[in-house]
Amino acid sequence: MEQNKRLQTHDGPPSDVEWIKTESNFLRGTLAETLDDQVSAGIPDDDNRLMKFHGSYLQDDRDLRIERQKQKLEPAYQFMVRVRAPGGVTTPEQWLVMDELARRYANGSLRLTTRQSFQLHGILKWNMKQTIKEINASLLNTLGACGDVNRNVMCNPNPNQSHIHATVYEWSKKLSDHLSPRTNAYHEIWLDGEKVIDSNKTEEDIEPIYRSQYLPRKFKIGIAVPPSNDVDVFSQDIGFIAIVENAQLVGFNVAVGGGMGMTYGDPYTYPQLARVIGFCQSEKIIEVAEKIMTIQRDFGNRSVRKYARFKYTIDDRGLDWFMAELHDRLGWKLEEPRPYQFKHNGDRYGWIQGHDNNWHFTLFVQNGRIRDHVMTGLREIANVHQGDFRLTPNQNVIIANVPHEQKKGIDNILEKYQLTNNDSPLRRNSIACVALPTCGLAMAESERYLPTLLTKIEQLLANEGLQDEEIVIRMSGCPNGCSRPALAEIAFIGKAPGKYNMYLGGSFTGERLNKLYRENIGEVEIIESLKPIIHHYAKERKGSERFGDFVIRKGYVNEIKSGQDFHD
Ligand code: SRM
Ligand code: SF4
Repeated sequence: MEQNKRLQTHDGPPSDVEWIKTESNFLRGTLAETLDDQVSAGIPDDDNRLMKFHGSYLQDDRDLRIERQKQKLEPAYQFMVRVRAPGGVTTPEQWLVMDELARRYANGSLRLTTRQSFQLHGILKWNMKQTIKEINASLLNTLGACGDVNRNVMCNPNPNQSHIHATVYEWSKKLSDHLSPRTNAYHEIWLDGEKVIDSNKTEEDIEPIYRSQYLPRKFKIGIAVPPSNDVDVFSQDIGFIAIVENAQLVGFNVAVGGGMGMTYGDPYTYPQLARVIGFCQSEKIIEVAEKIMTIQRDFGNRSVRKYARFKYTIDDRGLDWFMAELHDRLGWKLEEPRPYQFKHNGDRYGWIQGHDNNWHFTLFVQNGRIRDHVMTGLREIANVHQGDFRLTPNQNVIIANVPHEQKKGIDNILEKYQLTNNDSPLRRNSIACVALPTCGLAMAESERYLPTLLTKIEQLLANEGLQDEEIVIRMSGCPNGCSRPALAEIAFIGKAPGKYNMYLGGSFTGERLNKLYRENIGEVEIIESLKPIIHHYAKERKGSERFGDFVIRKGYVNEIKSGQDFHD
């Protein structure tokens, strides 16, 4: 791969978004005024760019687009609101607030995301302030949930190693707090905070880490606790791998430069695996994360946004350059990485008992969409639950820390609403991104279609006696890869309505990228393509060989070690 072409674009003029950020007076822009404007349900594009930093996107209902165009109406504008909840931990009280807001102001459903957070869809402009106020009153917030900043910090919810989880979770919260924007704009705009006149302050006083331009692009951090790689640590800009020795957390391996997105037809974009570069003691994690992030702040591409992710900053200048820069900024060197082993990146379902004897129930939520009886059942649980909820990186929820004497009561509610994880192992290892009708970038259905496709693939597996097989399967409505499809054993990425690229060969542990197998195919071809592979898998697999390993051994696709070879 010729890297210089991408590198050359670094010297171009700053992109429009760079100007919008710099001139926004630390994320204020004209947001306060446009939110008060009653003429349109939308907001201008410049403000929408800033809105993202506040945790929200302007969207329109794409199911209604053509009809509204015909009627010469403006699009059915509405907002998506994303919460920031490090490690996905929320209290029952917070759950009830999100549930109430979803029904009062959003489309009646709650969406659990692939980064362990909540999204609300369908909020009208006039209800935005009240929604964000109530989220803040519950001690959750939305600042930095989207935008060119560090996003929700992911962390393995791992309830069976309770003491390790508690410590790792504390680090994820500290990382999240330390790397949050410090501007007062959020308070001013949403919480009616007093306007602060910052004229005597330098940009370093106001935003010591981000300065006035913030980052060139979004930035993501996740912490895995082996043997679980549920956070897909190699998809993160910075992945931390907890190293546990003698049942104690001793520190973290550090991995850098992962990412899932690509643009069709542009070989200079590709999904990439983060590379493990060393080990640091636990108390160094904040310093390491900050210094890495500032390298991206200072060297990331501010000219062409599609080349601006950290993975390309590293690939363009080389890992050796990056290590030298990091060690220089730290003033000390990372240690050699320590051994670790991942066994899976999916969730483990049902009840398990933690070391502290509390019980934890992982509930499968198809594609993270909570509505109807699932919503009612979880509300009933939140009303009596004394522990917490943990949103998982696979869009599921753990009803965590249930004392023994309350387990029966929770069980009864789970039974009453049939929240019993009776789905097939294939379905329980599936993720689909939101896509239509709310996502403006969707090229094909995802959340609304994967369940139907799974029923057909389940049938193929059952025909071969493989109905109990766990296979990681993911769908995204476009190549941005919000369901982290490049790490799945089977993946579908939307190309056009009803058409997908099919990828095979990711690993069950999330440590290998998959490879394109069929391009631009619809459901009939998907089933026809998978049928013989599944048949051969049933007949020719070696022992408990995983599907992703099998397709590589048999040469259906070749193995690639790096995103740079993704298109070859
Ligand atoms: Fe994403 C953009 C939904 C996780 C890569 N993502 C979007 C937007 C906001 C569309 C837009 O820009 O207009 C989607 C909103 C859809 C909607 O209607 O709700 C959207 N992304 C999601 C969520 C809700 C998917 C889900 O089904 O759970 C996830 C929210 C996570 C959260 O709570 O913060 C979500 N997005 C991801 C992930 C997975 C992850 O972070 O672990 C990725 C791949 C990892 C990565 O970043 O490389 C991801 N989303 C993208 C990209 C491609 C970025 C790139 O490298 O080019 C975009 C497009 C962009 O940024 O321009 C995008
Ligand atoms: Fe939208 Fe594409 Fe992300 Fe799916 S992968 S939510 S279609 S941006």
